[in-house]
Amino acid sequence: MTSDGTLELIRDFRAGRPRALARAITACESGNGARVVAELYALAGNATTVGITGPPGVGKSTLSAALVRKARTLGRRVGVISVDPSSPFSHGALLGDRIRLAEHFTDPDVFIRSMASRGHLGGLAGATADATLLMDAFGFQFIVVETVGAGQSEVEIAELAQTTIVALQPGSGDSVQLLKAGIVEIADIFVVNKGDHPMADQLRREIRSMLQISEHGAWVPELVTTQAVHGQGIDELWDAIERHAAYLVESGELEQRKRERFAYQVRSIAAGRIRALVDGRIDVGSAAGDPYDAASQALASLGIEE
Ligand SMILES: Nc1nc2c(ncn2[C@@H]2O[C@H](COP(=O)(O)OP(=O)(O)OP(=O)(O)O)[C@@H](O)[C@H]2O)c(=O)[nH]1
Ligand SMILES: [Mg+2]
Repeated sequence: MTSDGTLELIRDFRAGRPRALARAITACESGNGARVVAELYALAGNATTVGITGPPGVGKSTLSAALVRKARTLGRRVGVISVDPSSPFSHGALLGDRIRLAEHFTDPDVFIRSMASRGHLGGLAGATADATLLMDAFGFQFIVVETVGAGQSEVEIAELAQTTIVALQPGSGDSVQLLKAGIVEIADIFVVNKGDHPMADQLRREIRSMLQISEHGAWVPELVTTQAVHGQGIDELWDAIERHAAYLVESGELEQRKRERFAYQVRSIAAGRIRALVDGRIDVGSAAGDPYDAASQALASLGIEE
């Protein structure tokens, strides 16, 4: 982006033009967001951010849509980031999400953004963190980030939020898988969605017994049952989110999480830059040497002494 283009973008962003927000996020995704973020960073820091993760099909998008509706009835301006786990070329899940969020499309106080999981210069977590920051700076007060709890990076993304919701559905055997994958440990709130299912009680029992044996800090993860598709349990979920938000402030954990998130972002930005620099210095022609030696040479040529 030209310097003039950036200035205009920042001006439009400050004037509250949604297109400028969309363009700012795109700039970050393609690795050109440094100046935009530098200019707008100070405006952020007021939003409540909630991550929703869980296995495919448990109802994360339906829960997000229900939370958006709830937030709107309270007059909050809402941002939604949905991380599409599929390739950029398959938009099946996105189409479903579009239908679910359709009622909010004409609402200027709801901003919806989907992100493909590939193709971000600074990594998916970096792009999601930037998008959250920009929505926050733009004045959105409640931001939901939906990711499929499948890989490590998705777990990291959920953790970038202040409050992490892990959604599960009865009768799927998912809880055991999630326990293995370490996803359960990141939950501030568990949601048992599709709560009218005959095995909902069993899942609740499993979660409670997992909680008894798992380690957690002063905050004991809450358990909420919902039927997102019918809007049931959403008020209870909202209350749990508010209780967790209050806990974060009172315990001082909010400040700690902010610092950790900042360190995380610095690390991923710096690592991304070093990777790009190193990529330009790899000498495949000298493949005779061992890879450690070649790595040291690449770093040395950048002036980095180990
Ligand atoms: N019976 C029932 N179905 C539900 C409920 N909540 C969501 N569903 C349905 O479950 C299906 C999946 O819902 P989504 O919200 O797309 O689930 P998701 O977790 O976002 O799915 P992915 O993003 O593809 O991983 C849809 O057909 C929903 O209508 C519920 O409370 N009860
Ligand atoms: Mg979804």
